[in-house]
Amino acid sequence: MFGEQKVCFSGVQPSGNLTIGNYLGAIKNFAEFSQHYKTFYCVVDEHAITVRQNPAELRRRTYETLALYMACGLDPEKNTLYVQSMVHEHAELAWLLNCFTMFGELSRMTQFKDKSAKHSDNINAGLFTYPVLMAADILLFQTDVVPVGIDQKQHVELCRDIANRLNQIYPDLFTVPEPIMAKSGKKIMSLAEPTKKMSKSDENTNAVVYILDDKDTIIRKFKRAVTDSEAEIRFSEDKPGVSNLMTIYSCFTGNTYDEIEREFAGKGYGDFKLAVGEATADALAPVQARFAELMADKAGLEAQMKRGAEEASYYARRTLSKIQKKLGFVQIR
Ligand code: AQP
Repeated sequence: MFGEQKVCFSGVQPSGNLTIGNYLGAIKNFAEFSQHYKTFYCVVDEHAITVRQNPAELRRRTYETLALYMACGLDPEKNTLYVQSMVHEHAELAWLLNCFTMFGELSRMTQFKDKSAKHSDNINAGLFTYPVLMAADILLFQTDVVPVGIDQKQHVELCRDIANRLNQIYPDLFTVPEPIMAKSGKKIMSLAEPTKKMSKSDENTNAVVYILDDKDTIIRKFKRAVTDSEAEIRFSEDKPGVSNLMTIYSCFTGNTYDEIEREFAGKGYGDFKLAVGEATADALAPVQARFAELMADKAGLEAQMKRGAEEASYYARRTLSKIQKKLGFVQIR
C-alpha cells in the first residue's frame, strides 16, 4: 500500500520462451488488477541468472518478455512495466532481507530442491537465496497482492514471514502481501508428463506450448499430448493428461468442465485434442500479431524500459530509504 493506493506486483523470468503456463497462470490475469491497484510488472532478469544463461539470448528474451506483457494487454500508461536489473534497489533490499531470513527456511523451498537436482553442477548461492530476491521485489513496492501460479505460492508465503518478522522488530515497515492465484490455470502441466508442471526451461519442446508457437505447431503438440488408455473426456485426478487438456480448453474458451464433458460426450481424444489446439491457437493469434509489431520497434521498447525503470525507482527508493534508516544506516541528504 502506497498512501491510499493498493499495490499489485508480479514478475516473469526471461529464462526461456514463455509458455501457456506462464500466460494462463500469470500474465493473462495481470491486466485486470490495473483497474483497482497501482501495478508493477517486472521482467526479472536477475532471477534468471540463478541458472546459466546465454547472454545474447537473455538480452533478446528480456525485450521479448516486455513486448509480451504489452501484447497480452498491459497498457504501459496504466501499469509500470520495467526490467529488474535497471532498478538497483531490488538487489540492495535483497541483501538487507538476507540478514533476516533463516538458512532453514530457504532449505525447505521446493523450487530450490527441484532446481538443484536439475542443475547439480551449479548449485550456487543465488539459487538458494532466490526467494529473498523475490521477497525484495515484492516488499520494495509495499505490495498488497501478488498474482502468481501455484509453484510460486511457497515463495510468497516466505515473503510474508520475512515481512512479519521485520514488522515485529520495526513496526509498520512493510505491507504483508497476499498471493492471488487464478481459479483455473494456476498449474498447467507438461503435455508429455502431465504430473509435472509445464516449464519454459523443459528440454522436451513437445511437452510445452509456447505463447509464440504457430498454429500448426500448437495443433501438432496437442495431438501428441499424453492422455490415457480410456476414450472418455472426463475431469478426474486419475486422468491427469485429459484433465490438463480440459483445463487449458476451459481457460481459453471460458467453458466449465461440465460443459466440456457434454460437448465431447461420445467423441474420441483425436477430436478433443484438435479442438484444444484450435482454441489455443485462436486465442494466442492476436497476442502474436501485437507482439510482432512491438518487437519491430526496438527503440519503443527501450523507451518503455527507461520510463518504467524511472517510475519503479521512485517508489523503490522510498521503501529502501525507510528500511535503511530503521536499520541504523547513516543517511546524509
Ligand atoms: N505451468 C504453469 N502453470 C501456471 N503458472 C505457471 N507459472 C509458471 N509455470 C506455470 C507462473 O508464471 C509466472 C512466471 O514464472 P517465472 O518466470 O517466475 O518462473 P517459474 O515459475 O519457474 O516458471 P517456469 O516456466 O517453470 O520457468 P523456468 O523453467 O525458468 O523455471 C509465475 O507466476 C509462475 O507461477
